[in-house]
Amino acid sequence: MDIILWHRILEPYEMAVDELILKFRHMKEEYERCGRYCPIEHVTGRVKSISSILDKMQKKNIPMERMEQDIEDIAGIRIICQFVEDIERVANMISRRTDMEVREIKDYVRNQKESGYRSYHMIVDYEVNTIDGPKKVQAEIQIRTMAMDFWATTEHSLQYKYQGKIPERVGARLSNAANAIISLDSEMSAVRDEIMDAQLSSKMKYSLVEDIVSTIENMYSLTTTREVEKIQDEFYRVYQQDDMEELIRYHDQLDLIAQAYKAQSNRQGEGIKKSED
Ligand code: 0O2
Repeated sequence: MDIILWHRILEPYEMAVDELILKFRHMKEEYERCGRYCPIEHVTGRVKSISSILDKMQKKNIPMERMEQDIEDIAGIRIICQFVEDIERVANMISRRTDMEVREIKDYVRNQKESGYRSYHMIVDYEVNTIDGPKKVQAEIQIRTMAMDFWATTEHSLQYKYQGKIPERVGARLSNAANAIISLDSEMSAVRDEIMDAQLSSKMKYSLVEDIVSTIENMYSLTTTREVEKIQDEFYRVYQQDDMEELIRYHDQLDLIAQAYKAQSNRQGEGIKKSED
């Protein structure tokens, strides 16, 4: 048999995983910058270990020359969502992208596996540019809720511990846990709007405070320290009221004050320039 240069073969998959993680993380940041709810909670990824690839080839009787075609999850991305409804939104976001092509979908959310496993899998073709030119690789994107992920991770460890032969009593517990996950996800969905409102409002508060603090800091170069201190004291007073509407009102008012100081400072600058001329 020819020598297999494993690390050379796996290099494009490493690139694909790195690039895809970065792209999905950027998507999340873009949503957050626009103050919109993002269906992606967090993203991780990995390249399958050589031993895990060998195990799968052995289990499925895959010859070495078919490895890259037949093992779909050499590059694996996992997208975790808060709510079951978010899974479909993420899947639609992926389907609309032009930099990856969906070749297969395995919906284990609607069609739970016998083990109790639930997750939405998308197998995509993704092109990376290596030093030897472009190469299309497959990547498996697993989309699931935090609760589904908790179950899958635990079950995976048990599968490993018992080498695929989980004892009946443990299996029964896992099956109960899988049912509990379904009701947990559905309970969370029932209060989804409330949770989303709370999260958006805490993000909004965070960005208002960031904005206010930078505006106050910029004022140091526009007016006297005494004035800035007064403005800052007023900010702390408003903040302590813990009233979002008041904070928004203060933020908008501060913007107007900052603009006025800026205009005044520009006029003074022009005056100095004229007197120098
Ligand atoms: P690892 O260690 O996570 O990489 P198939 O013949 O289609 O049934 P295939 O090709 O493995 O089998 O595809 P499938 O079933 O979609 O599984 C792909 C991956 O999904 C698995 O990769 C697991 O990560 C996950 N998965 C599938 N079924 C289960 C399950 O019952 N429990 C858990 N915890 N995860 C599951 P690997 O290579 O099996 O494992």
